[in-house]
Amino acid sequence: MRLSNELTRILRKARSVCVLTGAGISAESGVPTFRGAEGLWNKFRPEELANFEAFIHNPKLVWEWYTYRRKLIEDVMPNAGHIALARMETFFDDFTLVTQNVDDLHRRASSKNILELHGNIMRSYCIDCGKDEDHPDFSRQENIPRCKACGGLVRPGVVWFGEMLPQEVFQEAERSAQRCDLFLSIGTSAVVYPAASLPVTARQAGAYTVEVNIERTEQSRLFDETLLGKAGDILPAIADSLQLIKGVNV
Ligand code: BV8
Ligand code: ZN
Repeated sequence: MRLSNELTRILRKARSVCVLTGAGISAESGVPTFRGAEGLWNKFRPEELANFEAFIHNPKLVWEWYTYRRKLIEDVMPNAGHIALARMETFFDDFTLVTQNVDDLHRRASSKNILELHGNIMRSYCIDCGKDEDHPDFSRQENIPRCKACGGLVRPGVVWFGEMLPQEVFQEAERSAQRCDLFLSIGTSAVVYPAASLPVTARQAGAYTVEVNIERTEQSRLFDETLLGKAGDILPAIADSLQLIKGVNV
């Protein structure tokens, strides 16, 4: 795949890069996306499962869903897209990977500077005392995890709809979008806020903005370039070009 002259020029001179990823980058690992044909939202209703009221109303159902997703994620591996981003990070002093994914696959692909906007499915904490309970044991009778310290309900360590994002994490993501020379948006339908505001922030700050997706999205008109194709094909090609441009062997 040949990159445009403009993107090649930007890759050569860029000092600061900000990348936003969504479920699409994990699709090739076998993690279902949310809105795709096999998407989670076709089988499950977000308002029934991914919000606090639903959890309080039926914690057992919500935990069954997160346990099903945890198991699925434990059995998959990062793909060529995740790995290419970890390679690209080594070419820049200032490289920030902002993800909406809770699947921990960027860390497993050895990316370093990761901002998890929506939390991490492998974490859990007590809703009363806030104590982390990453390996909650599900008591036989209730089949929902209780806090070992105070007996409170333990919930998955993700951000649900209607809940604020971790402020420090989102502000760091905004700062990165404001200062970057190049902004990449990968495998996201860009409909969930405030994550979907980051490409707008980057564009308004003068960054060169590139979208990678198998199809055009609601935000495509916002980007300088939309590279249509699988992240697992396009990102390794960008990493290879970077290697040539920067002329270093990694
Ligand atoms: C909040 C964790 C403050 C849980 C998630 C402004 C306007 C409108 C609505 C709002 C607004 N501000 C706030 C809202 C409400 C809401 C929102 O945005 N609703 C949407 C639906 C309209 N936002 C919130 O509630 C946020 N909190 O705003 O708090 C507040 C508080 C009180 C009251 C008001 C405000 C919290 C949002 C976080 C929710 N948690 N996840 C869990 O995972 O269980 S969101 C979850 O869904 C993901 O994290 C992700 O963000 C989103 C899914 O989007 P994508 O990742 O993009 O996935 P999708 O399937 O949609 O798309 C995949 C794409 O990949 C597709 O384009 C496809 O073509 C492409 N693709 C597929 N395969 C490939 C590929 N691309 C490349 N290669 C491939 N191989
Ligand atoms: Zn507790």
